Amino acid sequence: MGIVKAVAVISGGDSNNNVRGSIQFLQDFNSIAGGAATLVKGRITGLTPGLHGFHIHALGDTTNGCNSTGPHFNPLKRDHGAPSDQNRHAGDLGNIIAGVDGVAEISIKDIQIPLTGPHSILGRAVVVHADLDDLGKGGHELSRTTGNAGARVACGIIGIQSSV
Ligand SMILES: *[C@@H]1O[C@H](CO)[C@@H](O)[C@H](O)[C@H]1NC(C)=O
Ligand SMILES: [Cu+2]
Ligand SMILES: [Zn+2]
Repeated sequence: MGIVKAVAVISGGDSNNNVRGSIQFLQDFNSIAGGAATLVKGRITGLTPGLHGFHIHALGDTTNGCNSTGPHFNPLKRDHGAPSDQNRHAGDLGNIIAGVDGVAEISIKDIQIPLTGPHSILGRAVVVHADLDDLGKGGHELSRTTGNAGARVACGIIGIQSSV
């Protein structure tokens, strides 16, 4: 299978923000037979400084902006958690951090977001939130479902990218 690549072009959910970016997803099947992690790399600009929840949501639908992308991608029907938890939504990638310049540089390696097979994230969406994700531990009523990360400030649909 070689290397499988995908890309999501990120833009603001409502037209009233300036969040932009691009995220690449790469799974290299040459490196580890069968169990290759997905590398998530990119840059998002126009954010407020600080932590922002960062997830794969279930649907690649932006008919009504990022609100149409559905809940966190959760094929195994688990509770919301931290990326380091085994028991988490597959889409739980934790937080990204924007500097004072509003720029977040992203580099994440994760084993629960494959680009092939029944739990593939292709055709779904990556979403950036206004607030930080409490990773399921905030004690808020939304902690166990969304990490209480607030509004969806930007998103992009994960599509197939040329592998050459
Ligand atoms: C998305 O939902 C939020 C809160 O539920 C709302 O404030 C916002 O206006 C919605 N955005 C769109 C584009 O419908
Ligand atoms: Cu989310
Ligand atoms: Zn979640």
